[in-house]
Amino acid sequence: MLAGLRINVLETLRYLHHQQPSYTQFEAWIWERNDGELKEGSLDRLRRALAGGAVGAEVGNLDGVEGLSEDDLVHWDEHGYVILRNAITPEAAELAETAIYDFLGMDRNDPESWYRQSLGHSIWVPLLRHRALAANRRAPRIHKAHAQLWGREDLWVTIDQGGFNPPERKDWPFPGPHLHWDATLAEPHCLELQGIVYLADVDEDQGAFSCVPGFHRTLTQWLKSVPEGVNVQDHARRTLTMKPIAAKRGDMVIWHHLLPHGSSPNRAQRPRVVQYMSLRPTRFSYTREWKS
Ligand SMILES: O=C(O)CCC(=O)C(=O)O
Repeated sequence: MLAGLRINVLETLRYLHHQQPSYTQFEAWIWERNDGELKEGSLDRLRRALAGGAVGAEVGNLDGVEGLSEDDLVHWDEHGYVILRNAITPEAAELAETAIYDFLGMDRNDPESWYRQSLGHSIWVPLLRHRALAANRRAPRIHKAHAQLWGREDLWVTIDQGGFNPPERKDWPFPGPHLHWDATLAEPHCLELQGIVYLADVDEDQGAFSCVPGFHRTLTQWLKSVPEGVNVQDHARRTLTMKPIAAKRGDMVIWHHLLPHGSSPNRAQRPRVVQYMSLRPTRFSYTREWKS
């Protein structure tokens, strides 16, 4: 529902906890976040979906849209991740990249400007609502690929942030995220997808998104091998090796949430600039028990 209302989960939780608004105030806050851009058609789609009705893709008919190829789908099944080439156009990627530099007050050609710590020592960029980021969330190829992986089109795209991972320096060591899961490791293991769009080319050593390919197929077996009393995520960080995934400007890496993943240190010359987004259906199976 939050995705359908185009609000970010964290900003919503913060607002609710800090302001404890009335229902009317909450409604007004949602309108304000959307700056008049939440149209009646979108709200109607959301209401119908929540009432259990059938709804199509947010971006219209996907029949003529090229999505993942047969080979991509085979790769997905085997490795649990796939690179959606040209998920957005290079021009759209560059506009979003520029929006992130502007938001951070940085100059893409001035390395000295890349290390302002106004947002702390982190690769996350809390820019949620720039026009260029919003346009990328409506990219037909992204909706098509996710419809193929989920096997349905009633998808909702999360309002997620950007990312900026500059080359490491003595005073700016890579802050993480290191290898982790965002998912519960309790069974049953369900499908969920996570994604990152590269807004400029990313080489393997340029702070690339990294994961342990194929781990979604061996997780159950691997969990049995974790010694009693040992923290699973710590054990995974000590014993597993991630593969960095290089890709081009405008490509999107989509991964199964059961793959251990993280970012990586940038040992190249240029920052890695990205936009995160996930697409999920109205209702899907998930495991209530949280185990990490
Ligand atoms: O930015 C990256 O490469 C990794 C992102 C990540 O770890 C996450 O979204 O959970």
